[in-house]
Amino acid sequence: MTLKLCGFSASNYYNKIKLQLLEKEVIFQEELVWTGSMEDSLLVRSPMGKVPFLDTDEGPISESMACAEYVETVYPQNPMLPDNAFEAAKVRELVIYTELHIELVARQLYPEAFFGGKISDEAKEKSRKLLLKGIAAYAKLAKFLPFVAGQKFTLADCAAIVHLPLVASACKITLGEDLLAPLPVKDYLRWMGERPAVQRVNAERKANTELMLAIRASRR
Ligand SMILES: N[C@@H](CCC(=O)N[C@@H](CS)C(=O)NCC(=O)O)C(=O)O
Repeated sequence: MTLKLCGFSASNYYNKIKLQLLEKEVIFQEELVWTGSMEDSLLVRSPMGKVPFLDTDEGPISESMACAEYVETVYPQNPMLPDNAFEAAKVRELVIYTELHIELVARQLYPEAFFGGKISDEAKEKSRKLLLKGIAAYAKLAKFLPFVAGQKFTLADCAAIVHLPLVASACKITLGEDLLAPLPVKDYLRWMGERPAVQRVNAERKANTELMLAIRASRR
């Protein structure tokens, strides 16, 4: 069976794995799965009802980091984790900082930034403080030389390319400032945007985002 990536292309976590698969030149299929239903048919494949998840010969795998590790082990070509244990841990560390200390914090701002919701000033201030802390910590680890972890494209780039633009937009829209501005994120993303895999992910993200917003609007 061909490996199947399940979810939708507007999702940044889905796109982290899609980018990894494309950069590694792994042959895979995509299955469009929306979230929000909490139906048994989804929960049996992804118990939290989240995307992405993988459909493999042996069964489903949820949580993007578990998916990414599986892909690295089963498809060793064009590795996204260094052979050296310390260097590999530093890449994993960067992915965790990107997601746990930056993206998940910024996610609290998404309802107002992207979905027409409203967040209290207190909630915004709390997110802002946590983001400043997370971004300062990430700045100590990220190298941008020219890739996030150094001289090779790694999983840390897959995470940065999909998460940092969302974080920057959410900050600008809701807080009126781009908290990532002290980092060379803009130049980095412009340069990463020249990669064919990144171009495909971005084009399919835009198309799927339009579809997702149209479906939401039709339900109102
Ligand atoms: N920790 C998860 C996060 C995935 C995630 O939050 N996915 C979002 C889409 S970007 C989702 O499925 N949201 C639906 C929900 O939380 O019910 C992972 O790394 O896979």
